[in-house]
Amino acid sequence: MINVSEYNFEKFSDPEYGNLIALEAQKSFPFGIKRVYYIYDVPDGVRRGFHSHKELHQMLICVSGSVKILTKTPDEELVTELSSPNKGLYIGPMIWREMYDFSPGAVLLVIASEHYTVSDYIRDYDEYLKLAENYFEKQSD
Ligand code: T46
Repeated sequence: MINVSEYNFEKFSDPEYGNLIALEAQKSFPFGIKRVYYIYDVPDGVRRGFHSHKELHQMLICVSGSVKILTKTPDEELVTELSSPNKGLYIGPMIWREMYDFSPGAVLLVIASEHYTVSDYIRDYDEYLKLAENYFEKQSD
């Protein structure tokens, strides 16, 4: 799906000492890092997100437990389950997203290309559809 892709990060495993995953900006994924946040203790049945970003690039990693991510454009939709700390979901600009089915104790780590900017959010779905149709039309030119 355009502006959405799955990543499998290299895992350094040691049967005696456990696992380690290292992520580096521009090397592990194609953007710089300006912000990191994490979502946890999400009550059963809660669905979050319901927005798109105009310009933000993000990498979502469920470092503990599991969560489902719905990503959507005006033409396509995709559900990705994140259930391993070595799997990442890249979400680029103009993708509608919803996060749900958080398992008990799940921790969703998000690495973001920009500082928190309220004006980058599109929270109204009808407005999203208009802007996204225009955005993806230009992409295919
Ligand atoms: C996204 C998905 C995956 C801040 O003050 N700074 C921040 O960096 C963030 C991310 C949030 N906040 C505040 C704004 C709200 O008062 O935290 C509160 C909850 O944020 P929001 O309702 O936007 O959370 P989600 O889970 O719906 O969405 C978040 C990110 O906001 C969003 O960029 O892509 O996770």
